Amino acid sequence: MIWRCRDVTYDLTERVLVMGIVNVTPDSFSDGGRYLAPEAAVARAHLLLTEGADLVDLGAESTRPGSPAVPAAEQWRRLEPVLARLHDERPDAVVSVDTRSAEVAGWALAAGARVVNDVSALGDRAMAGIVGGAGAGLVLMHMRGSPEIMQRDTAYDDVTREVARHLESRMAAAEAAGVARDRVALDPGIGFGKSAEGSLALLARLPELVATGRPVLVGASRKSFLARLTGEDGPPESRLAASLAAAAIAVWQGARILRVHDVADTVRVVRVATAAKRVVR
Ligand code: HH2
Repeated sequence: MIWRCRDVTYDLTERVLVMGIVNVTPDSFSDGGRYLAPEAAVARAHLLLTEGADLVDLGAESTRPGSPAVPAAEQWRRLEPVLARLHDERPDAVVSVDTRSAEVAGWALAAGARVVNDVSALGDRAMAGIVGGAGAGLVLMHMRGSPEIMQRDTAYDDVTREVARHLESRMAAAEAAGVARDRVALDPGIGFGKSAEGSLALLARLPELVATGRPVLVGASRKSFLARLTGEDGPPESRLAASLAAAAIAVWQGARILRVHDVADTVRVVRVATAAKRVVR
């Protein structure tokens, strides 16, 4: 299973990538406001790389339930100094940009990003052309509607089947618009327009998405469905143990990319879970 992201090619047949999160936002659900200053965001990215992150995912727009869209110019104002410094200091580091805006994606790719993480799965019609033209990696995530309205309706007949169908059709749209299939990774969108039961079902039935043949990315880190399961009501940072359990399950079920806040601990989980998987290969 190959994932191509511009000049970087990952063989994910037996390997799982850890994508470390840096939110350059004032309002993200877990780390909002902490890394809004460019120096703080760059320092965070360096730390996550040192801890073993394979990629760093930079986002300038919170997508927590109810959050409004952030204009492209404002996203870029936040991202540009961070990307520029990272590219200068660590040109080898693989940077992903978490944006729904084709304009922002284009600017980020010109500044050295290698992956576009699009939680709207090509909601912006210009996105596929820009990503395809750069030969960049593309993460297509499932979400119903937009973050502003996605939690209004979280009922599905069969959440896993609906998510798999949606992602297959978005992947076909990406291919038709010029993104080669080997650039695409798929993400069920844990917590995006899903109930806690829906998010859990997606994790438990991940092999149905893995069967698409594309690398599956799971973003369960610190999400609220974990607190519903443990019965804890602390801040998102207190969900570490639950997040690591979700990471282990995701790897065992065939996920190839984990998007996480806590990189060092997740790297340990990935080592154990991938070693166990090799035994039953
Ligand atoms: N989750 C969040 C943001 N981006 N991208 C992908 N591909 N998958 C996810 O599950 C995902 C994502 C939400 O988490 P976070 O970035 O920590 O918060 P916020 O959106 O509030 O910035």
